Amino acid sequence: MVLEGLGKALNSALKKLFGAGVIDEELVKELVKDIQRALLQADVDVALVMQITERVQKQALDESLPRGVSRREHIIRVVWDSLAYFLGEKAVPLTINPGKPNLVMMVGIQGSGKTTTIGKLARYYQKRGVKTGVVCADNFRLGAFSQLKQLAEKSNVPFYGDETEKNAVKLAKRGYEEMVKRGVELILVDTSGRHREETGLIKEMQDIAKAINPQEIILVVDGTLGQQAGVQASAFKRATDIGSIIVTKLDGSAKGGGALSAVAATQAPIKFIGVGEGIDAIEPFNPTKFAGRLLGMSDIKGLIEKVKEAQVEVDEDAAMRLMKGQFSLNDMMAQLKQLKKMGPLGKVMEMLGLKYKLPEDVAELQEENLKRFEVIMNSMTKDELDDPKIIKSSRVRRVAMGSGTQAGDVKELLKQYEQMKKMLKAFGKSRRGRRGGLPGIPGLPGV
Ligand SMILES: Nc1nc2c(ncn2[C@@H]2O[C@H](COP(=O)(O)OP(=O)(O)OP(=O)(O)O)[C@@H](O)[C@H]2O)c(=O)[nH]1
Ligand SMILES: [Mg+2]
Repeated sequence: MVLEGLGKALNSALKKLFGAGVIDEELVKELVKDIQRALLQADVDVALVMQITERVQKQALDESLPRGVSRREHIIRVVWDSLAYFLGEKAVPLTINPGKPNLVMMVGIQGSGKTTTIGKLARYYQKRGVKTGVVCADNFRLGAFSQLKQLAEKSNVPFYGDETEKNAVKLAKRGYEEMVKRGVELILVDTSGRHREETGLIKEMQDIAKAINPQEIILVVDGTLGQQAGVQASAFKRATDIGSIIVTKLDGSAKGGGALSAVAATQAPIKFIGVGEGIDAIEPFNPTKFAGRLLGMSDIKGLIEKVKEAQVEVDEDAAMRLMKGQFSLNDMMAQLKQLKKMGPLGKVMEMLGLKYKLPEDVAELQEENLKRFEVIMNSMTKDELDDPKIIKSSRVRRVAMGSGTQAGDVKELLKQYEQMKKMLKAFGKSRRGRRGGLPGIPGLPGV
């Protein structure tokens, strides 16, 4: 897992929030301190840490809560948003005009991971149907030619290189022409990393860029540098306005949080991250998703949004009836319909981290089932709907006949009803004394 240390620390900070009885200023202060500690340990710049945590502190208690969102969820969202904000917020994919040659040049200081990253990108895009080719314009490092050639062969993409040519600009130009001839859409040019610091690197980058006119220049930065990565990124950002960044070696680096946040602070978009030595170890960088993953909660935000989208209303009447043991078939139908808006029931429970093992057939309840149930219910009397216990075998037969279904279908509906009732009762017992609905699902009475 990328940035495992930071993720664990942030996650355990949030766990305290889940475990707490009341959420007050004291608790938020503690949370903020935990987050500060976690970020500082990941080498995030102190000023940045302060900004992030001030944002959390301010919004956690001050903001009025959006409808249907609990304080806990709100705070998680604030922490999440704040982290995402400092990672650049929006995902910026590489733009590729299909059917045209798109020239992308890779730069970076010695050993940052340029060649490896080109190999990964070539495979990544080739797999996604973009005709990709690689060009070796590194005439400096021994073995650069064969390193890239081998990577190209692994993914079966066109390669251009010439070990006898010493001029990097010529190599890049010829490579470009060769790739255009072969109908390549994404041309990735590898350059040499003869530099140990930014100044020389930027000068060479500008020389080659002037000659080959790339559509985009990608700076490859070593994530193990921590916040130092920001120094390279900002020099790069000043030198070119067609630049984006790939941060490598985030696997196992304790300083990766520092690298990502420092680079994001320069406003140069991070497009990918390198997460291992293997050819598939690359991920498109999406700050929001990444922040969610760090917090170990990639699903909660989605869930909150879904709840809001579905506009699930608290059905207090149903909750009351249920508490009194008067859960009717109509109540069940209403619940199933509400849950359906949020996706499969099992998935919703899973997203909430609920340990309840749902009966298989409840969990897998599909649209078809719902429709059939509705048809069956249309053939029932009001008394039967209110109190399905009275539906014995002669009524089962009548209902089945009336609805054009089999007795088995009616029995299945009744079985489902019993299961749901039991489940909700069990759920109610385990949460007795708590007010409101299921955590995060205001619409499902928690009883
Ligand atoms: N763990 C890990 N190692 C990586 C990653 N990316 C690159 N490396 C390793 O970093 C080392 C240098 O990678 P290269 O791709 O050769 O770096 P380069 O920038 O092309 O190097 P020069 O051409 O010499 O400047 C290699 O050992 C790679 O396997 C990554 O995301 N994770
Ligand atoms: Mg290289």
